Amino acid sequence: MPLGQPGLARPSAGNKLRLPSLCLVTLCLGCGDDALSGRGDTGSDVADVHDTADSADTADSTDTRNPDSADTRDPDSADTRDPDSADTRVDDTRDAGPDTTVTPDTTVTPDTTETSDTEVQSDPTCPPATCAAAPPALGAVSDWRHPVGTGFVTLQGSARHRGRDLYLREGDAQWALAKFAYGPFDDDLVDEDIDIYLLRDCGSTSPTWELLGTATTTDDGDHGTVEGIADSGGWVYFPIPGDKTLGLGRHRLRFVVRGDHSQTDQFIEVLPADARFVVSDVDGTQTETETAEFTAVFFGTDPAAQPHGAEALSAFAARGYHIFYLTARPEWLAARTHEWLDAHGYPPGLVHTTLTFTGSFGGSAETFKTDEMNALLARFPGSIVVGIGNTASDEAAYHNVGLPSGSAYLYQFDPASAGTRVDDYARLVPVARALPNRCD
Ligand SMILES: [Ca+2]
Repeated sequence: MPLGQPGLARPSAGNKLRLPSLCLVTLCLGCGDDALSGRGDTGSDVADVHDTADSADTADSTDTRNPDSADTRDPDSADTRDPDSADTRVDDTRDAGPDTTVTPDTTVTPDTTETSDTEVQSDPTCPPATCAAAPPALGAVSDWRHPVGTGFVTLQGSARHRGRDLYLREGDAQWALAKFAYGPFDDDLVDEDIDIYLLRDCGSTSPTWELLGTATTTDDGDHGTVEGIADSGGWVYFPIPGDKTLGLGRHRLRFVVRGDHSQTDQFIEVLPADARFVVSDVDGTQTETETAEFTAVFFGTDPAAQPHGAEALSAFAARGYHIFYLTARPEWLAARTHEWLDAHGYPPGLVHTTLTFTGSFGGSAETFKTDEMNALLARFPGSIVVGIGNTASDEAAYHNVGLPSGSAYLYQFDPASAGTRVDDYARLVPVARALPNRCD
């Protein structure tokens, strides 16, 4: 019987076969934003979070955000923002090729308080660690708890597990979070054991993995929502024990499925309250085209990176700005996104995809990114210094969270009113170097 045929699925809520969804993902993969839908709602009514985020930190471990909620706004509605606001387009007149000695272009100086803040504190977590390490030593695989039912799941295809990265402040609840699934239909691994290892401080204090504990994967709805993650089944929700609390810095967790030793990682960065971030979209913004990942997944190719993209983000990271890769890709591309960034020389950072099987585009991508950045700003008020994207939904999302026009860079894209066009990422290197050095 062909894999994925309904007769193979055991009667578990975690064994949903999602043929209609596969059709959808075929349509939307790599179209993380506006490729299919056109311009999204501009969100001009959204309050400036930079002005309001100084109120109490509202992020907690029971975040009830619903990333699946439908975007009910009209994507075709007219742009009501001020059409006369400055479009500070930066034309690229230089030859291609790395050039970090370019004269700073004053038209792309970030319009943020960072440049005038002489009281900026150094960030003890700077520079970010790469976390490169050999995997933990493992013994023999264990028997599955459910040999027959789990066998049907693993037969459906290769593992596509993924951890959920977290930026945390000291004192926040700390959770090991990852989802386990197999095959093209993303079939959940339910009620099986996962060993969780920790490379504390990315190995800078000790190069050995420590065993944090063992957890069992959920079925749909078993667990309450944590960090905005509703339980869609196959999840591990593991509170990090108090005697193993993570300190300031970057940490890597490795989840190992006992039954077959398939693995995935989660990165957690515990940061000071005044940490600062650069947010970047991935598809088309860092990959060669908006749809390159679509081609790569189905034809086994590797998307090229945009010229100087890694160089520009590395310049920000080197000065202590944490890189948040925010993409509306499907959830099951999270691990692959990390791998692509590493392979193409991007600085260490955290990756957030959507929490859905299909990903988001157009107006729903704008909503997803706006919600994600608002959650970050609730935990770290006023912390987003620069945003980088390549579509109207990116422009709108950065506008929605109050990022000044001069700090929202749109790659080879003319913003309607609330961003700055940049045609060569080498132009952003001197922008990064003009920011206060938080690594001092
Ligand atoms: Ca994009």
